[in-house]
Amino acid sequence: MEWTKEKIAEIYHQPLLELLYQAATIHREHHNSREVQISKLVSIKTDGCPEDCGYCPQAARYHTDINGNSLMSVDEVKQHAQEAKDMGSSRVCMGAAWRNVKDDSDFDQVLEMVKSVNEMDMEVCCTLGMLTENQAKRLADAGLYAYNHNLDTSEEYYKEIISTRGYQDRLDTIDNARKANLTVCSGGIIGMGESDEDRISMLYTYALMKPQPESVPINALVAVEGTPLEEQKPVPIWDMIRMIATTRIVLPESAVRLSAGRTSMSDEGQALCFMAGANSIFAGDKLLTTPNPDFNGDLDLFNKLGLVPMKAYKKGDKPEIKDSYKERPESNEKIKWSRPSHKIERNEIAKEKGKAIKNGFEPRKVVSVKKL
Ligand code: SAM
Ligand code: DTB
Ligand code: SF4
Repeated sequence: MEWTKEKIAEIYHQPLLELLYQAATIHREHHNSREVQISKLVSIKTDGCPEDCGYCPQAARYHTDINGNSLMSVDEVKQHAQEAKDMGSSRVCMGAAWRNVKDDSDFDQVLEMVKSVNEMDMEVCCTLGMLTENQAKRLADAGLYAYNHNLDTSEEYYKEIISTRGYQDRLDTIDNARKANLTVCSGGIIGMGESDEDRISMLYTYALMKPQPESVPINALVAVEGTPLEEQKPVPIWDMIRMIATTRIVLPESAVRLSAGRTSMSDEGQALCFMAGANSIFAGDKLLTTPNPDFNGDLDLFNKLGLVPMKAYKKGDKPEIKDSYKERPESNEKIKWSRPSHKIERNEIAKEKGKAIKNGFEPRKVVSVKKL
């Protein structure tokens, strides 16, 4: 299929039940519709990130009620992974509030975490920010299965959300993960004030990727107090169903993950998301820093709907651990990234408010923020 934005728009704008039916049919042609992959998020390094992503409670510049920590120990990660495995998770996704990976002792520790979780026969995913091809290869050699790096929204809307890096930086990291033969997990967030065209445009970018990402998380914005997007209204469940169904049709082979935002969705709403082709969730009562439905509640819903947890490495593709993950020669390759020359007014306001709160003053009003 030669995708165009017009074709995707036609799918997206169909009457909802027609769209749902089409997505459910395509889902059944490509997947076992009873299986849902259960993934567990572990925040291995929380808060203090230098980036300005407008949705993110872990950006240091905004004032949110999150307690940061230093890098988690390998043992603690193993404990989280074991608990998740016992509950039926087949994948662990380790997230760090980093702008990018650095070739330092923290990265060595992450490589050890990857190796340990791989040895537990769980699919290992990391989301650590930007990374070079050499770093991606070291992760692959340690047994990493997937790298998560989201485009989050359309190229056009991206500059309304993040000013500290550009869209191309995200695409480059995804490319580096691909060059290391990692599977790619990449998706987006809806409910950030983007238009239908932005959602369609993001899906178009994914549709053109060769290969398309193996997994695609669709997050509903969790509007966290203190972030620039704190006042966004919750995204209607109908938008989530429409977005998931369109993703399923445009990316038929991918695992589509019903990701953040499930605590504000009803069981019935989530059931329609599964019907629309979602076949993966994050389970456990915490995402990275925000709440997620309780695991037993999810199992209960699975039982009601006749869904079963998917096994790890369904395609028989467990990555081998290679000794070279420790010794691979360091490369001189530096992350190439852009510093876009614009500012986002609501991000600046949230930053100023954050500073004022930290200093014990009333928030200052930012009168105007001019484009540079
Ligand atoms: N620092 C790394 C990065 O940005 O790639 C990895 C961690 S970051 C928290 C991973 C993803 O979480 C983001 O790309 C975004 O899609 C999602 N995310 C963060 N905050 C969110 C929120 N409040 N609501 C929904 N999704 C969110
Ligand atoms: C993704 O797309 N969603 C997950 C995972 N990839 C890393 C993260 C959701 C984070 C929600 C906000 C939080 O808990 O901090
Ligand atoms: Fe949050 Fe990741 Fe953006 Fe940092 S780079 S602010 S952790 S989303």
